[in-house]
Amino acid sequence: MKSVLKHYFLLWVCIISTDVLVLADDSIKSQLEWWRASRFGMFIHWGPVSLSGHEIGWSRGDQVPIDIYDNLYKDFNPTNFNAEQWVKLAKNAGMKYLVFTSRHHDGFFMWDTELSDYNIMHTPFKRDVLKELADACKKHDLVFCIYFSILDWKHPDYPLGSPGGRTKKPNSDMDRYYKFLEAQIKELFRKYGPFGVVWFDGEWEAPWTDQYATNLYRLVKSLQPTVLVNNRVGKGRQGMDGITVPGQLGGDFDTPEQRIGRFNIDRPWESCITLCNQWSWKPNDQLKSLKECIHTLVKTTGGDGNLLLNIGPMPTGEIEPRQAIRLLEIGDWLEKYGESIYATRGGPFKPNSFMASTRKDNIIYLHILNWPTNADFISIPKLPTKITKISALTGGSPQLTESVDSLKIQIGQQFRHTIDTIIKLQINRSALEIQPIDLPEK
Ligand code: FHN
Repeated sequence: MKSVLKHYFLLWVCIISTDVLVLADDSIKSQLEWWRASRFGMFIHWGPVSLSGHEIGWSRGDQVPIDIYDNLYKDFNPTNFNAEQWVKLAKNAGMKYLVFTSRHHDGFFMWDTELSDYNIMHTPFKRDVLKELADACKKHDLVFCIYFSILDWKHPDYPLGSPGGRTKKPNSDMDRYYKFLEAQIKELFRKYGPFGVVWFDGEWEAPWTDQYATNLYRLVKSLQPTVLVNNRVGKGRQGMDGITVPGQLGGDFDTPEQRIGRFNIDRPWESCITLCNQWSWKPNDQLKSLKECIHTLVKTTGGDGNLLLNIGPMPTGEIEPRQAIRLLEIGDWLEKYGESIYATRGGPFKPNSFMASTRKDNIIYLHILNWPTNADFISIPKLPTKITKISALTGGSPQLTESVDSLKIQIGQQFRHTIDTIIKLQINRSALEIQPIDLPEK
């Protein structure tokens, strides 16, 4: 009799635990919904280093001597900073969330912290940038998120220094540093939360361990269960491809950097890419063209990822006018064609060199980014479903010819756009049910 009861008890435990796992999985899926539907966010790297025009964190002890770098804050007075202007620009660019460097690898606190004097309130500016940005985001309905560097090349308790973690500190204490890190996270949530995302970075150096990572992830989720956390909280990120090694703590999404992530509809991901070359302000930096920005956005979305596009504001507190203009041009494009980006999923056709596709409900959007030269039509594999209507978001009347195994789409030359020709296919079922389809290169 006992063994029967024991088996029923074990069966009950399995059912309960499965439900809990499913529940946990479902809550993550619902938290991700706003983020995935957003598809496009603003990344901002800013701090006293903008006075030097060199890269935040990495130039400390390299292009900028440490004692100079660490005293830049004494001259940091961005009196033209206006959080509402930044937030309105992000909104007008079509961005739905904003990720701001609360503290980068250089250890400077861009918020009014009680934990260190090396902070924004001890500059001539004396204003809490993080609070002003959080308030502006709330006022204008932009989701506020923070970037937070796990490493700190300045703090004496963190074992490695700069440049680039290549130096060791004499009397470091990583356990004491971790407690200091936890205190910062608790203060951030208490004073400026809730956040959409905590965007961790700086996890790759040896002092950071799986145990610290697990503890930090648990702390963040205990402070705000609905917050999203990227995979850089853990040690499992594979370099700049940003993919999490199976079995490693991966947070809620992967983080390809300075590249468009690979097509993946099973694991959420977000490409972080700079609008210029440098993450923080650099005079006369190379600015990406509108075509490159739109292609990057379309190909990340076509791969089922988000795009976090970075700007580095000037030491005056302003965003460089030519960068602002580029962002507004992206916003104009999204104003016209955003239905093919927002709340879509990638596919079913995987991106290739000349096109990408997005989908929602019973609609598939074909983004033809580089119309094949001297070709009046494009040819793609046949869909496993009936096409009930074809149209073009970007104008003209496309013609569809279906053969046994392919679709041929023609449209007048005057409607083949240099940036993106968007063909809209209405089908007789949910577009999300269609299995991903590889596209031949030509
Ligand atoms: O070292 C940082 C770098 O400065 C920048 O913050 C990027 C943004 O993702 N992350 C690190 C480089 O991978």
